[in-house]
Amino acid sequence: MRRKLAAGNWKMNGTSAALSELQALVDVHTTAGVDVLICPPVPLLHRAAEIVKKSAVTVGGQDCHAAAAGAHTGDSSGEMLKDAGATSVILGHSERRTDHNETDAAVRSKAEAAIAAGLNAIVCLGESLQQRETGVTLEVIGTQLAESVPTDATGDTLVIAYEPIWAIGTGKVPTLEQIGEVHTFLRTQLVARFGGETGSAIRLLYGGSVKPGNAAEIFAVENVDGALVGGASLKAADFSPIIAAL
Ligand code: G2H
Repeated sequence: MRRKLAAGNWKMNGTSAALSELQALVDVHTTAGVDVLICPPVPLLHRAAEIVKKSAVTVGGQDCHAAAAGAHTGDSSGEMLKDAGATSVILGHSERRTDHNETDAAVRSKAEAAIAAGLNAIVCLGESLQQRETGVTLEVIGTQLAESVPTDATGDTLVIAYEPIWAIGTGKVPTLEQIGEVHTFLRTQLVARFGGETGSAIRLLYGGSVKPGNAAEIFAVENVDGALVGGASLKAADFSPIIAAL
């Protein structure tokens, strides 16, 4: 039985004042029945970790470098995120793939480093609108999965987030059939690659314009084990009903 996960990606949003929203989330989310993760910007991570200490919420990073340390100005390693209190790190988000030219191979190296540092790697993949419209979605997803995901991943160290690029921050959401088709495909690919036990244990999140109003129907789709939520994770009042829908 896979534990449900609601992961919030604050992206490049939030200064110290935003931590009051994290405190509000900690105050309302007191059950440990599902996993709740907030990934704030790096400058807030240490303080965020202090806020969630001894609560049912955990915090994570939005990226890490593939190296453990060294001359990489502006970057943070998995070990540093872990030291700051992170349990997880989002990797290969389409905004990173676009803004920083991250390839599947780079994402895979980062995921290997994150897992080695003791973090749970949340590897993102998803097709563009053009790829969706030309009918190559599963081919694109299959390649990203094969090339972005480390070989030695397990259900305890890896989460996959399916985020169609055209649904991110746009308010557009795929149909439940489209989400189900991709998640079933991902499950089949994971079982083929990792075997039944591990392939069935790796959690699959949907991401892209998840809101309180559509979360429940998305979570009811087979092989959807939760969500990676951007805009609607910034306010506890929006994120709480999404968690409740898990
Ligand atoms: C997709 C998602 C969070 P949003 O990027 O990863 O963002 O929920 O704002 O579409």
